[in-house]
Amino acid sequence: MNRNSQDFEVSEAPAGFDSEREAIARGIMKMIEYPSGTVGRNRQARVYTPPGYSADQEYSVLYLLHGIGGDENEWYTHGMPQIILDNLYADGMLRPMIVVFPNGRAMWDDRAEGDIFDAEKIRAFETFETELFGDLIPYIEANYPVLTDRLHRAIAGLSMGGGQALNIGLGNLDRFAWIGAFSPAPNTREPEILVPEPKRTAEQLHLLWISCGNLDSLKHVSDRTHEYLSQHAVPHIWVEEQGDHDWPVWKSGLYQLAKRLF
Ligand code: FER
Repeated sequence: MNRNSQDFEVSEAPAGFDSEREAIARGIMKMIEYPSGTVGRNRQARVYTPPGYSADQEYSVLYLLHGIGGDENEWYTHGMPQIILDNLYADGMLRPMIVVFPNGRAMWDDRAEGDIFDAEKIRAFETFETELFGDLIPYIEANYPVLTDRLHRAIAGLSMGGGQALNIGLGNLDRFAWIGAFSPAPNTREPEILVPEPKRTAEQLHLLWISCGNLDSLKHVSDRTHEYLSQHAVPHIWVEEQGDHDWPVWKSGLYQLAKRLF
């Protein structure tokens, strides 16, 4: 990667980027069920296949993660990802990709109910790493026509899922060349642990995106990560958005990240 946050500007998502348009080709959002050996039961994920999807083509994959109060439905219910992506396709601004929306709380009862900050539930967001590599990625790769090398696999997420994307992505650069975090939460590892070998990380990354609202009470997590990356010359895009810990920032993040992927 040859960009960093100092040498270019990220323009704002254009008006209507998240509004449904008439008469454009649409992707399809499905619910899938996959066997989780890690958890010991079937679990659900949503999968978006792009307009014109065909088993004769080969697709990149973005794994897009939710926040602490969400599940596999959160992006779909609040973020209109299929509309944002369909619009980008219609404008010729997106490479062909499948987007997987997992449930990042890898435990038997994976609903966002009761005390969502319960220690067992927080741990399940860490267990998800084992499940992702052991169960979900193998399922996607066995059932969809996807490219399976690191250059065609991305991970991103919002808040708790942003922390997961940074921890899992930066911890497994042999599996992911593209990483995005929107308003990453305090589950994000300390920078020295997240990126212990900055030079190696810089060599392997194709894109590292971090964005956060200027009013977000968790912004210190993004700030400390961005500062460390800058000090250690790890190229990344850092965007301080106008906004809070909320959907306008995350939808804008998806728009900006998706069009830069692959
Ligand atoms: C915390 C504050 C917020 C935390 C997680 C969050 C694990 C997650 C917020 C979200 O996903 O919206 O202290 O610790």
